[in-house]
Amino acid sequence: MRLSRYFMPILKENPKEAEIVSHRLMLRAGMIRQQSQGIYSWLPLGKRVLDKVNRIIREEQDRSGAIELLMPTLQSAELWQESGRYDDYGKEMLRIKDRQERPLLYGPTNEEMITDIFRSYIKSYKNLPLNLYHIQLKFRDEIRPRFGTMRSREFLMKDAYSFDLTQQDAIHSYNKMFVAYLRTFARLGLRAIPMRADTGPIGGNHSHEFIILAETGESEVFSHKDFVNFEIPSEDTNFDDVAGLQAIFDKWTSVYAATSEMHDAAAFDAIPESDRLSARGIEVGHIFYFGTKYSEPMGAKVQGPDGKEHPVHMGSYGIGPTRLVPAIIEASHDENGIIWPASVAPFDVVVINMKPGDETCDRLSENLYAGLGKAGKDVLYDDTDDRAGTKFATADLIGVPVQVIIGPRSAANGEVEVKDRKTGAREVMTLEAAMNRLAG
Ligand code: P5A
Repeated sequence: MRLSRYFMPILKENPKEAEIVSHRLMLRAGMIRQQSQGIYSWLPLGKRVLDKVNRIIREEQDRSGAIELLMPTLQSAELWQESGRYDDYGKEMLRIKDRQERPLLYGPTNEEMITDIFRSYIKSYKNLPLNLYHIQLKFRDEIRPRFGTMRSREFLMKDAYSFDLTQQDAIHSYNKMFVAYLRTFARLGLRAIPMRADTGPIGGNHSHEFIILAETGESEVFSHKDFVNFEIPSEDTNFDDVAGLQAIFDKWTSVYAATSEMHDAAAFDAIPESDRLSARGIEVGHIFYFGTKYSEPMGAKVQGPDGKEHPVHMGSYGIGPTRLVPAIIEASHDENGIIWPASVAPFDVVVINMKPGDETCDRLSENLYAGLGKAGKDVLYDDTDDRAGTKFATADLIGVPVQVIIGPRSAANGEVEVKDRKTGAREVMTLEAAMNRLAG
């Protein structure tokens, strides 16, 4: 992408409305724009990051055996009357009427709709287990939308829903998602701690929130320090291994970790003081097992091996991609801007041409831009006439992991400078050496 032809509206000043660093940096880097309170557009740079986050979420959902579909944002009120949640959900639910005065709502979550899909097609235990997910916008009319896309009214959610014949099978489905979540957050460069959690309006009695520690987090959390040393399940994890997954779950839930709603002060105080962690955190995921809460009233039943009909045992599993983007920034930035983990960086490399119009600088820059592009890299080519200082500041602000600086003096020797955004380390090398290193 040539910067001169891209749309990346960088702000020079710090926006006054932004209280936390991720919100400030997302606005300054031209990643998002607020359209109404708690409702955002994702501008091209932000959209690139969001897409990469979603890709990792998808890969890990698919690996665990979940299957993607797409449900609509608008739902009929009737479905929610069947489960009994239409009246319970309160003011957070945005209620709409169509031209025939039929009540609709902008979905805050999809338990009812997926249960409706399930009951329409699945009649036998032989089609289980089943886990269906989608990545779709949700709307919750939050009292206090704030911190940009961290807590917005319209937001993206990956929500998965599992269906099983028995509670025992449903716990295995729960464990699959638990492991998929550990892997997903690790690939996003985050260390998320699963914590026992309150189930709120979703319901059920078995639930974990995945929390990343950050001073600006909205949740108060209490945990044992040991989490930092736990091993992330590998890519070859066998998701059909019931005992194996249970062992991973048991390990990760063996030490104390709870949000303030579920906090047990006595259990926490029993931990040696030096091992106690009392901090703030951001909830990036939340998983639930709620048995037959929806299947029973909505008649989602399957025939079991005994020939009788049984309401299915269900769970639901949420991740917030539009919250994850600022959460990653909270965890990884410095005074100059964002530092993206390579896995979600909007571009892999930024090529900074210090003197567009200079024949040698142009030739080296174009060669590198084309060569890395051919090697499948996402490259941003700063071919603008901006001053050097502006170019460096922009590159640091948008946090691309590697910068290649091409100035007239070194270019005359066929050399370029490669800078690591995270460490600040710089190295001068030939264009070929840079190409070999970065194309790999
Ligand atoms: C689980 C999937 C649910 O809604 N039903 C379907 C269950 N869970 S949840 O905890 O309420 O939300 C899941 C995740 O969505 C993100 N999230 C938000 N992100 C941005 N702004 C919001 N206002 C918001 N509300 C929820 C969180 O990551 C949460 O863990």
